[in-house]
Amino acid sequence: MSTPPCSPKRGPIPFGDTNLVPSPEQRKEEHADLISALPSASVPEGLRKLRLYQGFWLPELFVPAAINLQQRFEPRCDDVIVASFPKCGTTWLNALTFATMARAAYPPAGDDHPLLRLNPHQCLPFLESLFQGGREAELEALPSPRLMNTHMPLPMVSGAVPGCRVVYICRDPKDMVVSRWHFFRRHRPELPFKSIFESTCDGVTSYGPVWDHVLSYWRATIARPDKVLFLRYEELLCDPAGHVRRLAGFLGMSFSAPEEEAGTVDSIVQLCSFGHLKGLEANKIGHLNPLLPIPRDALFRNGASGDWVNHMTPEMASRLDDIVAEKMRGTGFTFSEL
Ligand code: PAP
Repeated sequence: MSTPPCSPKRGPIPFGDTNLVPSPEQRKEEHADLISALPSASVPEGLRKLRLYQGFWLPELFVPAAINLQQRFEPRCDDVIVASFPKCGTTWLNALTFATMARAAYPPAGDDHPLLRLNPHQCLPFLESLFQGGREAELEALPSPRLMNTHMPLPMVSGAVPGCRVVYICRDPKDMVVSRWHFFRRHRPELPFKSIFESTCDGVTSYGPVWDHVLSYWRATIARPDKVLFLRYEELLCDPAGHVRRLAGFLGMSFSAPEEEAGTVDSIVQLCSFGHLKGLEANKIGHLNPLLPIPRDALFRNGASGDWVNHMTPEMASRLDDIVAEKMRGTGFTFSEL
């Protein structure tokens, strides 16, 4: 597979503005035999059946996407992929990366910035959706540099590294569980917290086990720190401006002295801040997508760390911490680098 030469950086265009008509879902039946032979599990939130593919519990409808991504994704050298386990800061990192990369075309303090009218998820194509339904041509049609989003673990996008850059965000799994529970309660109000907690401890959650997901990107950042930037939600909360600078440096787009003087970093932080995004009409109305009948405002609940203390007993917290510590043993990774 040949990689096209790098183009001059202009910044990504908001995917939601591309107005591409989705092509028919030509490949719906793709890989059906392979998929039906995979182990399956149901999840407490009840929305999606999972299939165990190469060690990860993927939503069944995204297994074809995983296979197609592995076989057909053609990285460009200036591609950037935002990757995360669900509920670990995806929306925020999507917004920060988009605002940073697109700042020449869309100054972050401008009153026509795309993030003022589009949900952050609408600014980036979601790789699973495109590779699931024969919509890869939409990705091909995007001008460089492309900025994309995925929840897939690294093995499903390994063809992208080292071809392009990946920015990954992780979060304390205890807060991830709490966030996940609140999110799916918007669809099933009676959903017991304990069932979400237990499925996380068992490793049987969408895209899980969470520890293997995190480790897949952790190992990649150790091997290629120039290609995989590994961030923690909690660190971002402590020093958003410092991490926006770090992000820009990693992307080869460090802020110039005039940009620093003009307060561009602070403008990006402010534009993408929880309080600001939560208050925007684009993030208050509508639903996430037809496959996920959950209101968009569910993406902006609390925006803090440590909420697990309000939901877990100390015993539950220690149990999950111990499971994760055991899985991470010998890897050099801990969730609390702060
Ligand atoms: P996703 O996987 O469905 O895209 P994701 O964005 O990863 O969700 O996670 C949502 C969490 O990020 C929510 O956490 P909470 O439930 O603990 O509150 C949400 O509040 C938080 N979040 C969203 N946007 C921001 C932001 N701009 N700053 C900080 N946290 C944010």
